[in-house]
Amino acid sequence: MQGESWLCPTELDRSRVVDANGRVRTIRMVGTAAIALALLIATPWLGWTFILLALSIANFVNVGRRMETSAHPERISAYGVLITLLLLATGVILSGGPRSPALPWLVLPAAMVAARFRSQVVIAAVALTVAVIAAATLGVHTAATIRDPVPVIATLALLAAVVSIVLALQAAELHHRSEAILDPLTGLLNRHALVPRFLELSLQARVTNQPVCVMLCDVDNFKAINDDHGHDRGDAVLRDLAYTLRKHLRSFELVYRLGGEEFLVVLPGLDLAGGVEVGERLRAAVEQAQPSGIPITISLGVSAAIGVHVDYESMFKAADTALYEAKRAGRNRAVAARLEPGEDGSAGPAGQLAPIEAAIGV
Ligand code: GH3
Ligand code: MG
Ligand code: MG
Repeated sequence: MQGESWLCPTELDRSRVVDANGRVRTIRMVGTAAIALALLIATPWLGWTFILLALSIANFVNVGRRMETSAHPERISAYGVLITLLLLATGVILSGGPRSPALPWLVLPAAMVAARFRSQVVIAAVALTVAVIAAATLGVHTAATIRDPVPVIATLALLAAVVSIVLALQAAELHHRSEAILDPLTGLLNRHALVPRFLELSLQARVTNQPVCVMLCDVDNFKAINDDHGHDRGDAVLRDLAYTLRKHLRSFELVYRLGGEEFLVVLPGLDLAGGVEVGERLRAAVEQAQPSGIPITISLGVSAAIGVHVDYESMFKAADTALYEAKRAGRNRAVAARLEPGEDGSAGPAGQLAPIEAAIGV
């Protein structure tokens, strides 16, 4: 949306940075408080360090405020980390270089990067940290560093260890999150992913007065397929069916597996007539594809709404009723929901936005 950047090539990368920034806010305050306490205790020996601390706190406050309004929050975050690194390096240089008690703190900015950014950015941050450590010790206090390089070596080892641990935790967190929104059998999004997406779409529809179409798909007589071919083959049919549905939709038209052999397709920008057309196309595609070599058919119930009328609960109910009608009429067909005012793209009375979390049942 805001354009590409090396720091965050995708919108997902960018939302990860913003999300991580929000979640580490408290932890960062605890970390800053710990460092402030250490400096307070060390004041009789290092009185001037409070200037650096004050600058650091000002930096954090500035970053937090600007990230909320910037079109490129990842850049603000990266600048903030860079400023922290430079302030720490200044403190290290002024307090003894390789003998500075603050030397290990130079590891912290790279750990902050590892908690937010993709691996290429983390590699760059580690390389920069190594260069800054070398400059603050070997560069400025050359003789002292050569005489006793052990603190520098220990700090470099700490850098590798801390960044590795943060990266491992980050990978585990991402894996856990993708499992929470992806259906393991088909790889499609599950109903948990539907909640934020539909909320976003309904808010967008309010602003733009665009229609949104939802389509409920259910495999016909699927129980018989399990009974005749076995449950594993039934699973293979569902996997292939998911692939067929995905293949015949555009990238922004999303398919969710609601459970069992029931899928929901969300079509932003389409009214009821457009939705029925897509439904018919999917129906024909599945019939022709014979997922996992078994001839199957699907029935679809299609509903649509526009602007303020886009809300999950009423649209799902309408699509479900239409699906029931498709089944009753003989299956293997797409049926449009009966229209209420405002549900097909025409203007109707202003509606309320329903609490979709409750409606979806999460
Ligand atoms: P209808 O045309 O009315 O939809 O008939 P149906 O047989 O498809 O409907 P019904 O709801 O009676 O059966 C759905 C079946 O789907 C029952 C259940 O065993 C099967 N099923 C649900 N989840 C899975 C799954 O993950 N894998 C497999 N293989 N089968 C599943
Ligand atoms: Mg079924
Ligand atoms: Mg069913």
